[in-house]
Amino acid sequence: MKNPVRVAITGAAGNIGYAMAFRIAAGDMLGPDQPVILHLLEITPALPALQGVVMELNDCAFPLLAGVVATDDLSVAFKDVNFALLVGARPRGPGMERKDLLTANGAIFGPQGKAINDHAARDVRVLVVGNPANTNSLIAQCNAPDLDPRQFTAMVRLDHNRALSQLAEKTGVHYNHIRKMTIWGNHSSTQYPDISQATVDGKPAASLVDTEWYRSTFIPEVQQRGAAIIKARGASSAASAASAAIDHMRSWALGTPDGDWVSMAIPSDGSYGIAPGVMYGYPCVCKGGKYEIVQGLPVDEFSRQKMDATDAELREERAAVEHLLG
Ligand code: NAX
Repeated sequence: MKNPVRVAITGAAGNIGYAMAFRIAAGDMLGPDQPVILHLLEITPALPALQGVVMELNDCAFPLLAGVVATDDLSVAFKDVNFALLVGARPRGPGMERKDLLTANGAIFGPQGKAINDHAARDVRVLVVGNPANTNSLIAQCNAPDLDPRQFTAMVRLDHNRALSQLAEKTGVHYNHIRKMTIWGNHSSTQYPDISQATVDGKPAASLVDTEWYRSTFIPEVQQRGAAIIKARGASSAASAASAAIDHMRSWALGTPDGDWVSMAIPSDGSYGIAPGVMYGYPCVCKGGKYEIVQGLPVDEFSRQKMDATDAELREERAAVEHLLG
């Protein structure tokens, strides 16, 4: 058996945190031979609820769970952690503008980035789930000057999985047989779910569906899937969001299969004409614990316009929190 690794989850008593902690403890994220010590962070008023989560984790008697730390102290939560899943965030309150939400969350993710910088293991991998995820991740990254910016990422994997699911349903093929789906840009309604490179059972996806369906149904349905879940369930996506976060970390740590890629929001580096300065969703392959952007994909006029629109939104978000970027 390997030595345990430390995995931090923030907002661990919330919907997503609750769905996530048990699956990570069961080995779904890092494999059946990797023990984990969970570091669960909550705000002080939620500590009693968090204690309930700890009791349930213990009651599962998971073979891979080597310990649990439950705290409201950032320096304890991120001490020596190898993985950090930043889920806890401020929800949009009544009358709150997008800009207010960005600033309120900046006040959470700035200090968390600094605490990760000061206390986490030097190989820490960070995934931000709490919305607005891309810009929250940027804020955390900018407050962690001693770490490589590429150690910070944000989640577009739920959008990626939603796109796989929609295309599988349309083509009548199980999503196991779909490859090379891409989500470009922001985890928001401007994201660009792109099937131009995707294959279904080895055939180009674009040859199996008509352009009208792709542009007028598929893209908006993937973009608006979160709202559809809220309408149906009366609560926002939780188990699927937790599952996507686990997928993101597993791909990053253990690799992507040959001939396929995943979507990850990572620091833009000029690839595909997206200037540095934002956390942008790209197609990525992972190997040996590292990710690389898939380069050289063709970009047509339609894609260019969509990729630039979501980039423009990320630059606006960045401008609203510039004062928090350290
Ligand atoms: P909940 O409100 O159920 O849980 C959030 C938890 O975070 C609460 O227990 C709260 O006490 C805690 N929290 C708040 N501030 C904190 C802080 N400063 N430090 C530590 N904990 C803190 O929300 P949940 O449904 O779990 O959603 C969490 C976040 O994920 C939200 O921002 C949500 O918008 C975002 N989502 C992101 C998705 C993505 O694909 N990137 C999809 C799902 C989800 O909507």
